[in-house]
Amino acid sequence: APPQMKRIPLEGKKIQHPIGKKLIEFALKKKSNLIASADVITSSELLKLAEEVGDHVVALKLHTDIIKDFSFDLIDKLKVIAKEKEFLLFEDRKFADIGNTQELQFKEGVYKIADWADMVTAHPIAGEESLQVFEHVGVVAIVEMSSKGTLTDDYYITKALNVAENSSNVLGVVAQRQVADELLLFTPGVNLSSKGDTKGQQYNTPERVFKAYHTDFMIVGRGIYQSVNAKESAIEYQTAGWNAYLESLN
Ligand code: 5FU
Repeated sequence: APPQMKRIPLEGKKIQHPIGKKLIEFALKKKSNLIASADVITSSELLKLAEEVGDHVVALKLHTDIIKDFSFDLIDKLKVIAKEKEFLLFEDRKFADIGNTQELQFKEGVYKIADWADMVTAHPIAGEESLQVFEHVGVVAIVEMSSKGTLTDDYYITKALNVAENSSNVLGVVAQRQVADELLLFTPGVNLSSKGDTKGQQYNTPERVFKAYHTDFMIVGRGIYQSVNAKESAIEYQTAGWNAYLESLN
């Protein structure tokens, strides 16, 4: 593992990408480093969740291909909520193909991600040029995964990071450790009450990801959308995350 680097505060990050700047602006304004992962399967659940958590997050992470009744009406409604409540739409598509195919998956098909997403995730596995097809969005490169037995070992992380750092549309990485000063760090696998699930997911607390991993943004799925009151849970994660972030600056 790379040596522990000093944490750089959000306002000190040298992020060039406009979407990265927007995320930092929202985070400082809302006092939130929380991204909610909205892994629900109907439009009505998704819109309800967006309304409930919108004030407390900097982005709403989506897997649009799990939504049974996906439509652009859903996207239009989400955009209105996102604008009003000031958060970004983050499609966790995890592209992992050659550039030409990824470009088709990004721009065409049912979801037309390029038409509405502010940010997308992509695996750097196909190399630097494959990532160039994502225009006008912020790319978050997956360099390390949260699940048990993931193949993203130190060697992979170093190579993946090298691709990410050389791609001008990459604003950040998904990882479970601080890997690069010039990129934003996003960390999923965060839950206050569970250590993991039966399908390989592993959880850390907000305290751990901000203080030990020096992450910039934590991603919380089931901890929020499966709770009895999503808004209250979002506030709980927002507060725990922001306090841990502030404490990690000292
Ligand atoms: F890249 C990754 C990863 O390494 N782990 C993840 O869990 C992405 N994720 C996503 O974060 C995953 O696809 C879910 O959408 C979300 C975590 O959801 P949870 O319910 O908090 O486990």
